[in-house]
Amino acid sequence: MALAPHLVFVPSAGMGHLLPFSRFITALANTGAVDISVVTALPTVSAAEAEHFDGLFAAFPAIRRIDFNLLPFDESVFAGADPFHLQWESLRRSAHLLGPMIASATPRASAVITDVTLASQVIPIAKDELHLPCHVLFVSCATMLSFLAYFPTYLDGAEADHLAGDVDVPGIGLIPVDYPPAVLRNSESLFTKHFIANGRLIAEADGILVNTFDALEPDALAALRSGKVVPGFPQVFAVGPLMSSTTTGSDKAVLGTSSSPIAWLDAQPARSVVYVAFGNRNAVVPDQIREIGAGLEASGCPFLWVVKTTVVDREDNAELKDVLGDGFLVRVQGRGLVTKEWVDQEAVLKHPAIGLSLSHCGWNSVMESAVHGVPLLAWPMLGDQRLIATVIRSGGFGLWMEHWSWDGENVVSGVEIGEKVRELMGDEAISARAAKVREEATKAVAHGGTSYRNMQEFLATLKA
Ligand code: BUP
Repeated sequence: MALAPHLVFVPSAGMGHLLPFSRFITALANTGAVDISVVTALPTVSAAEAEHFDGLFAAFPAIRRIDFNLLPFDESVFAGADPFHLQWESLRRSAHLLGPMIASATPRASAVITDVTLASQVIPIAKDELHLPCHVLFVSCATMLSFLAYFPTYLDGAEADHLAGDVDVPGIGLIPVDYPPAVLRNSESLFTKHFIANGRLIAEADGILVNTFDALEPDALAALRSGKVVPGFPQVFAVGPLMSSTTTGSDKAVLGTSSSPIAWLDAQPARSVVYVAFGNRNAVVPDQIREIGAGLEASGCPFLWVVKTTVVDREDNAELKDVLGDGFLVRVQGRGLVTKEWVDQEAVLKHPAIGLSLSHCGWNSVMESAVHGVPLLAWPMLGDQRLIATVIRSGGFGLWMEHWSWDGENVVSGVEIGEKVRELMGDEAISARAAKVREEATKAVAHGGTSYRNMQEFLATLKA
């Protein structure tokens, strides 16, 4: 019998990176066509990541775990940096250990698949040291991929070392200066240094897998594939939406989620509930939390709200009743479910009771809404989220409140939030568009669909 190719995955830190990796990994594992190893960087930043790794290896015993103990480094030189960006730095500083680890894998590794945050380190290791093909699994949208890939060309042309104005990405159009990650305006930030290094090296990869689908981002994908963004850019495989494995049923089985709001949703009328979440690593300031609460209360709609008050879940010790203010939980009892626990968000968005998602526009959350036809009230916070909001806007399956900020000073009022929620819950045009996007997403991953075919094409490139 022919040997199966052995893929070594190198995921990065943060659930927004880890979840699409394990969705891709488990989809491949279910084909039985490949052997898989996963580099597991330790210690993880968040408890959610640690639980996720444990659940993944327990649910898929055939997937090999390669423990990667990160070398300590003096983080104080980057005082105030985001803990996840610090972890990326730590991963990059320890990356030289990966070569020998991958070289000693049995059976012999056939290809490496890295997260983009580590691309500039892992691509040379895989290709020059190990002589293996190296692919990038890009966990944001194709629009963001275009921006990342073009950014070094922009910097060279502008003779700049940071984002200093609007960026005209060939084939994509003019991206206003305040759409890409704001931190790129600071040349000294860790994120900027990583972003530029990864943007320069990504074109050296053998292929780029993207968690999107052709019908959602046709222009960005066409621009990348035609070499307009970067001449000679590697082959781009749009293989999304990456959803949880059919074998495990949902991420819940992999994650060991501690509480489930599904029973509560079962008791709510169809399309009546607003789901509110701002990702797993985005802390919301207390004043804004109270206004969101006031808005949900005023909207009159049932709601399910995941509240995060810290960037790292392990540090979140606040009591909900203190965070939400006097009497809130009593006033909304029966109509609103508020939790600080990790929920199985994909299962939530799939539930027929959900009518709207008020979201920070993390790409995974957007894809999960798209695949289940849930309209979005887009309130992007940071990083790639404003560029992602442009995809929602052009796809027509949500409304981007572009003037709503998260700066902590210009708090968005509960009155405005409540009005917008009510308005969108009754917006039939956006609901119809969301239903159409769901149809397109479903078609893309079904047998013969674009993402299905792209995945087959990718698999065909692999050799044992
Ligand atoms: Br919170 C939360 N349950 O309770 P994004 C999140 N998730 O399943 P990120 C849960 O985490 P950025 C929870 O379904 C999504 O797959 C959610 O990824 C899941 O946002 C993932 O949406 C979060 O990409 O921000 O990572 O917070 O990626 O923009 O840095």
